[in-house]
Amino acid sequence: MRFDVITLFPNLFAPHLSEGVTRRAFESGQVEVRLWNLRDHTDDPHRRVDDRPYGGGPGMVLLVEPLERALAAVRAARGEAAPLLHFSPTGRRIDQALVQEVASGGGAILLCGRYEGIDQRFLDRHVDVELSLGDFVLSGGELPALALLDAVARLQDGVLGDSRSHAQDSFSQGLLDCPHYSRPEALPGAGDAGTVPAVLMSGNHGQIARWRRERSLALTLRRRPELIAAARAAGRLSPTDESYLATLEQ
Ligand code: 9D3
Repeated sequence: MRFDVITLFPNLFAPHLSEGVTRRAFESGQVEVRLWNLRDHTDDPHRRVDDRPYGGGPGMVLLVEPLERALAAVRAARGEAAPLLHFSPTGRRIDQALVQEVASGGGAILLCGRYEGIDQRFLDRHVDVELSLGDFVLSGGELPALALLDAVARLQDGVLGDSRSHAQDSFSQGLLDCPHYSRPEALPGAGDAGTVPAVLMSGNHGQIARWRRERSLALTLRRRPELIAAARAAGRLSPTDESYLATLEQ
């Protein structure tokens, strides 16, 4: 799978691609990432890639000419067709379904915006999908692009040690994750709040699974009730789940 990233700040990427569980996926080329500096693709003697917006106002706009040159260079190097994804605050919010869709394909071209935006004519002519990380303002699309690359890389074979980890991903299940505990069983002097729930020490795997499911359901209902509604609509809640939720909803 191959990703070509068009950015004004290619140096932001390397540190993130060489650390953590995803490192092997990137370093082996299982998820190949090629970085393209937009500033290398302008004819302008001053290497300008932006200019002031027609109509006035604050900020600068990325110019069509360098963007089209960079995109042509990427497409020529790739050979095969690939969707162009643009990271923008006005995009559709990235979720796990989008991540899985991207991870099941041959890769994409990622365009990271900066400044106030990109000339609309380039977007209209070339962009397939606009994606946002959420409703907060960043200084550019590089961190959202890295977020997508990270989410795609961790789905690759061999990245997560235990293949069950995927199936248990909270958003694959559509519910928030349950709490986790490890040693020690009790934090000295911290009373009940410092003690691991007894059911996890019981060795009763049926009870443990039920407790975890109930913690997920309760947390999701309290914090993200729309996810409970979606899980219900998708038929992902069992009669046992519904009985438990009914004890919470009064
Ligand atoms: C005054 C209007 N601004 C929109 C809120 C303009 C603007 C601000 C910041 C335009 C671009 C940016 C830079 N942000 C991104 O390129 C970006 C982004 C984000 O800011 N938040 C969440 N997801 C993304 S994806 C790309």
